[in-house]
Formats: sequence, C-alpha cells, structure tokens
Amino acid sequence: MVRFAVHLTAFASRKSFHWKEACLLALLTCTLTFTNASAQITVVATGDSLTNGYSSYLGDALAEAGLTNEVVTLASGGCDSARYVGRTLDYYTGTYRDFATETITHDPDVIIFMLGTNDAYRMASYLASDNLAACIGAFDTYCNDISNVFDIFDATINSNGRRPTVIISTLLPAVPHESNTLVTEFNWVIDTLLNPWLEYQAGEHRFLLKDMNVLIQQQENWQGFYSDSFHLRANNGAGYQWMVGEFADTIAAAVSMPVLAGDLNTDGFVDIIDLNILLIEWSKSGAAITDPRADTNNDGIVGIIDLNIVLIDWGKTGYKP
Ligand SMILES: [Ca+2]
Ligand SMILES: [Ca+2]
Repeated sequence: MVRFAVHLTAFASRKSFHWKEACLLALLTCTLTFTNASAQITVVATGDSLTNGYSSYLGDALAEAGLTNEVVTLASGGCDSARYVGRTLDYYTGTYRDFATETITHDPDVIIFMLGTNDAYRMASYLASDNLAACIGAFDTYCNDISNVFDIFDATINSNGRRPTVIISTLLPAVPHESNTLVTEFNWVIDTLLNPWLEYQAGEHRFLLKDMNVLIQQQENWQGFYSDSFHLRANNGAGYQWMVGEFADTIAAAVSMPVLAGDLNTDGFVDIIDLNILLIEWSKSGAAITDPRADTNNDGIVGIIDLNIVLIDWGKTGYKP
C-alpha cells in the first residue's frame, strides 16, 4: 500500500498528467486489500446472565478460529426492573452501571450485544396479568433506551481509528420448566416484540445480526442445552460452546474482510456518505482541505483520483475495526 501511495504521489506531481494512468494506479491501490486477522482484537460481550455464561467460552473459541483476542464481559446478571441501559441495576454488585459507556471505554474492536431473558421479564409479567398495555409501554421504553445504546455504539471510533463491529444477537427462546410459569409469555415477548425489533435495528444501523433464536432451534436436541429453561449450562456448557462457535465464525468473517480505501468515514461501507465527504472538499488542495479524509491518496489534492478510489469500492462492505 505504501509503495503504491508513493507512486501515486510522484505521479500526481508530474506535469504530464494522464487520467487513464491515474485511474489505473488508483485501481491498483484499491485492489491491494489487506486484512487485520493477525492483530489482537478486543471483544466486549455485553448483556446479562446469558452473556455472562457464554462469554467464559468465547476467548478459546476465538483462539481456535485463529484470532488473538481479549474478551471483556460486561454482564449485569439481571436487568428486570431498571432496564438494560442508562443506569442499570447490576444484580451482582447492587449498584447502578452505565453498560453502554462502559463498553466503549474498553476500546472494542467487536461488540456483542445480547439482551437477556431478564429483559423480557417485566413484559412477560404484564402479559401474565393480562395487562397488554403495560407490556407495550415497557417495550416502548426499551426501544428508546436501547436505541440510545446503539447510537453510542454507532458513534464510537476506537483507537484504530475505526468503528467497532457490532453484532446483535437475537434472544434465545425459553423452554418449559417446572419452576417457571412465564415461559409462554416470555416467548411471545421474545418472538413478537424484542427479536423483530432487534433485527430492524441491526438493519438500520448496519450492525451484524446473529439470529441465535433461529439457529439454536436448528440444533438437534437444542432444549437439552438448557439447565434451567434459560441458561445453556447443561452438558458441561455444550449450548454455550455451540453459541460461541457461532459468534467466533461471525467475528472471523468480519475481521477478514478487506479494508476499503473508498470508505472515508471508516464505517465499513462505501456509499453516499463517503462521496459527500469527498464532494464537500472537491478541487481543494493543500491547506484549503478541511477534511483530510477526502484526500484518499494523500497527495494534497482532492480530485479525480480520490473520486475514482471511492467509485471502485462503491457499494462494497469492508472491515470496520
Ligand atoms: Ca463509509
Ligand atoms: Ca487526492
């Protein structure tokens, strides 16, 4: 990459400037993609007790996938009354914590966001008492609060200068258990309210979605993974080990994607936002350039070479961390 950037700089300074050659050089630059799979990645797993369960297996699963990693777990263990975000009452410490902000302070390359069954608890309880209005009201509160969390994730730029890869997991189904009488209501909330909304949010924010709900139901004897109808501790954590295998595959695929030269705002996509960054600075040079991202080849000019770099990557999805 550096070698070709030098060529481009030298080329652009020549008096006899040929657009076809410039475009060819830009093409060479853009096709020389690289991956960051060998770098250490920091993964923050955030959620409640399910997250606390699976994340203990995640580091090993990522290592098996060839990824040097650090896994940070931010799990409350119970969020039933105070909601997941903002100030969440941490079941383990009894104190209020801001998990969204904590997630960011760990400088993540990857964030796995998973609601827990506790997050559906209040809504399920309202349903059990035939109070659908209160259930919907609680869901509405969730939508507002978790949207704020996703906005925080969306606005984050890590120390690598890139946005974290955010993976949203759908909520797993509960299975009937003698000590729990809310399973039907739980699963209605999960299937009808929470998971469709999470899928929608993943699309809106262009986060990755891992549909664990559907995937686990494709596993043979998936109910045998559950020790208490919610947690996958049964059979020496076989359910959690399956789950982290799914996450590891998703993360490995994400970090092996190419870094796109045309992705000026480093959000992993090359689209109208990148083009707009370039057009705002169009035809400027030197100190007149106020947004250096527009000068993709660092030659001190925002022009046809930069435009070509964006257009070659147009519509592509690349590596974010
Ligand atoms: Ca972009
Ligand atoms: Ca340039």
